[in-house]
Amino acid sequence: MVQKERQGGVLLLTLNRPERLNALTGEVLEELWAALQEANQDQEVRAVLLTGAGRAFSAGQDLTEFGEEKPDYEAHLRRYNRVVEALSRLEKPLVVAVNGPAAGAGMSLALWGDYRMAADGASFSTAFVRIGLVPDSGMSFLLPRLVGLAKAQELLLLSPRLSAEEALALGLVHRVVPAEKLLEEALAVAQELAQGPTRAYVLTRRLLLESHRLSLSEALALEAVLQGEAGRTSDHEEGVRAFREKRPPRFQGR
Ligand code: T3D
Repeated sequence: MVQKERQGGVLLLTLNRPERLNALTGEVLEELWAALQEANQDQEVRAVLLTGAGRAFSAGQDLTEFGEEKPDYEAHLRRYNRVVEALSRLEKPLVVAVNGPAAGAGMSLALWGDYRMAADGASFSTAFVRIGLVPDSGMSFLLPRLVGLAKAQELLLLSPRLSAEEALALGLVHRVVPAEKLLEEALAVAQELAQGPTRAYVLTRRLLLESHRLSLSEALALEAVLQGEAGRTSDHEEGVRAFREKRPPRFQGR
């Protein structure tokens, strides 16, 4: 369901239910959560790359999982929230490679990437209102921050299917590449991040996620605290040493 593969310092995670467009079930979410914990615990993993198998990234919640009985949305949401908390606090940088349609919670997962790349044939649809639901998995948090309130309203209320190019123009993804190059290019970015100062990346994500709810003085205070933390890493020492010695740094992720 979630395939794990190590490529050097990168943990490649593939949502692997191609016959169902990688739609999300309780089992998939459980496996994804466990894989993220594994990434946190393994010091050799310095970046995570998330993609989908087959022609889709993820169609969101598997709608066939809602049986005849009234769905237990609260339980579903708890399962999603656990994964989203894990993504937002992941201790490694996350690259997402959107290889095809990303809909509903599938699109939400994609937006949690610190760096998001899409294949030229990929598409994005919020999808929630089309089945009478509200945005979840952090979509209501991330979307207005990424595209602004007016565009978020349009994407959430009308749920158009955006092409990869439209997603790029809106800032939903950072880069669009030909489908056959997607994994190679996304892996190259993940490998680059895997050579970098891991702690500084993660603390940068935290500053950006927190920035919108903080006043200027609170943001400055948090920057000072996290700069203190980054400043105590051996990667910072190495960065400065390498600069002085006029050579590329050899960061260890510590
Ligand atoms: O539990 C809770 O807490 C609630 C949580 C909700 C989170 C959510 O994610 S809600 C949103 C759920 N997702 C959707 O509503 C998306 C529905 N799917 C689509 O909009 C489209 O299928 C796609 C844009 C993803 C792809 O379109 P396309 O044209 O490439 O493929 P298709 O022809 O629509 O679908 C192909 C097959 O996949 C089809 O099955 P069939 O007819 O070949 O047997 C289709 O039914 C199936 N499929 C697509 N999406 C889902 C799905 N099966 C189960 N669950 C899906 N989400």
